[in-house]
Amino acid sequence: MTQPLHHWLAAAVANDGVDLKLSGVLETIAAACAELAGVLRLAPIAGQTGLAGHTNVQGEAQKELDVISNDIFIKHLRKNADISILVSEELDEALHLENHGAFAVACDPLDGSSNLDVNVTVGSIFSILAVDPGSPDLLQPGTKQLAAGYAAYGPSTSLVLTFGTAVVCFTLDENGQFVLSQDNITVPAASGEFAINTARERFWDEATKAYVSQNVAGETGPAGKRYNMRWIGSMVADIHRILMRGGIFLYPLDSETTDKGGRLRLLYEANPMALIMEAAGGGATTGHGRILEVQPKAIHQRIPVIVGSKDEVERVNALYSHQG
Ligand code: P6P
Repeated sequence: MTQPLHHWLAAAVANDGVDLKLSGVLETIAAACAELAGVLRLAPIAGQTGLAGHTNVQGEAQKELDVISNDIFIKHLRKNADISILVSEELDEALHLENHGAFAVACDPLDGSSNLDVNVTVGSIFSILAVDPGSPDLLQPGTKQLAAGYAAYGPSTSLVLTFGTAVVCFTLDENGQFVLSQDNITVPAASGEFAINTARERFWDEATKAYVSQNVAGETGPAGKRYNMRWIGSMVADIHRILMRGGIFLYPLDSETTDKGGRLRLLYEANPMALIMEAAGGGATTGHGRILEVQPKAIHQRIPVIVGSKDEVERVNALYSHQG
């Protein structure tokens, strides 16, 4: 019998000093992800994979399921009195729930939703912060996260969690319960796979161009080995693959995204994935420093994201140092 999430969290509280209320916040998020998994599985039949007809604060056309996913998170989080604030990719402002709890959740309720109508893995990404409900500080660096994780809605539904040390994975079972499927996940230090949207090459900086061309040169160039490329267009799917078998995910600052500060969001995409990747022994850099040490300036701030196998991230950092 594989260990249910509830038992795993109870053991973490009893044996590892995890805060009981924090474990409750994770159970609340897991329940939202389990409900969302069921909705996504039937969405094409329910005709819900289309556009919602308006754009979000990011200027992106919202899918109907973006709105539904966000509503599912709000419904579940509102029921947990320990969660006082939700920062969501789908909400212009932070949502102050009718609670006065000591926790805030930052999330992308449905990441990669452009893949929904082609039935490719999408996900939910979340980050948990401690806040004073009276005067909440949401602009905390990633090192302050109490926990982070994501759900990957694929052939199976995975829930990956970390408190900043170990990384574990649960799988949704036939009863709609998450059960432990992988413990103490570590990302291989070396890899032969990289993930980047190569259609953006003309916008890249010199460090990114050098890194990718070295990989493409494979065994004939300075990398000295063959590389393969994967780009799913769903961060959760790419990150989960990298966590499982190694690799590197790059969405660097480029000439087209410089004005916005990058493509991906710091609070609810970069920071949670960086905490997971570093806890698994990997790296997470902007190209000019640790993602987790960036001081946020706004809740929807964007940031360059380069995360994955330690050796690969170190090679990219060396190229950025050389670039100056
Ligand atoms: P591009 C999805 O919209 C997302 O935020 C990430 O999940 C994904 O990795 C990235 O954008 C894809 O970006 O520019 O390749 O469409």
